[in-house]
Amino acid sequence: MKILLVDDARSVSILLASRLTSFGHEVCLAENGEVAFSKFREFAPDLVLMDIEMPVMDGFAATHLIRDFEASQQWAWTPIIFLTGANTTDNLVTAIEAGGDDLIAKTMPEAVLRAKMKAMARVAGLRQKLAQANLKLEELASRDGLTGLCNRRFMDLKTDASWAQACERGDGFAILMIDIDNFKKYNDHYGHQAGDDCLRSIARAIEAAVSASKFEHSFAARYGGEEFAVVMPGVSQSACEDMARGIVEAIRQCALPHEQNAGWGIVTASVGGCLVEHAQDGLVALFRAADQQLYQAKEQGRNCARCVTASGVAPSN
Ligand code: GH3
Ligand code: MG
Ligand code: MG
Ligand code: MG
Repeated sequence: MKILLVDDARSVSILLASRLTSFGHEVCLAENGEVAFSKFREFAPDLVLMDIEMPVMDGFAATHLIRDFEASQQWAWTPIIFLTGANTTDNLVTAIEAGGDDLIAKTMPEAVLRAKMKAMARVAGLRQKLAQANLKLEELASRDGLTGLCNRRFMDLKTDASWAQACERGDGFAILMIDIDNFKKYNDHYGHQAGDDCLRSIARAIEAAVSASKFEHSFAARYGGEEFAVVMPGVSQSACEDMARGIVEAIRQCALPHEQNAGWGIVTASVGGCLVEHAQDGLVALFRAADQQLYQAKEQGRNCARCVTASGVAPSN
């Protein structure tokens, strides 16, 4: 384990540290609560052994800081064991109330310390596995299984958050809706499996176009079926139009054969975009307007992009 050992008494630190090291643990020392908090963030320990009475900042105050810091992170809880001269019931209750997990006497026999550390190492190992599994689950829950893009659920969450921020700042905000042309015919002609492969390729092309843009907050998602969306916070009209055109072109460039896509012979897509120059309210209306533009692009003959802004419609082939 990585153990942060906090004690102002040098003799205690040296003795405990040498024992812990001899058990195979890595030890980082701090001489008061303030130093402990800064080292905690730097060292990211698996366990903290914390003296209670110390100058500058005592162990309880440092524990408060650590717990507040952990509250801002996901799945963060580092065991904190207080070190005491007097291992009384009252002290134990106070230590647990203060956010600690246990209280041990500084004078405990070496065998007891070794056994306690063994138990803590088990907990730390399990905690690490749990944290990794939770992060993995979260990642899986936010991705579309077929294409690997953000899924609809995650897109909605992320869009709401970005929209709220754009409204606060009065930033521009754009939505692009992308729909593959004559995709039902693709499935009918090439089969559903090939249709899935095609969706993967198109998703990669869209993702690459978004990643290549300089708009770091923009992201692509699978909206549903053969429809994708690109959410672009903080962009201008020209950025929205460039991205819409760029995506139509990127999909064309994939040059995936599609015999039934009359006039083109390859897989193409239509894109509808809408931009508001200053986000206020009406995210739903923004999606609806992008969808209307998509409909217009289909009407116009497909394989093209159409974008609209608050000031008017701009066809952009
Ligand atoms: P349009 O140009 O007007 O968009 O025509 P379209 O044929 O693409 O539109 P339509 O909405 O009629 O068909 C969409 C098709 O997308 C129908 C459905 O079978 C297919 N589709 C949706 N999701 C998937 C999927 O996950 N995998 C595959 N292979 N096909 C899908
Ligand atoms: Mg002390
Ligand atoms: Mg569709
Ligand atoms: Mg379609």
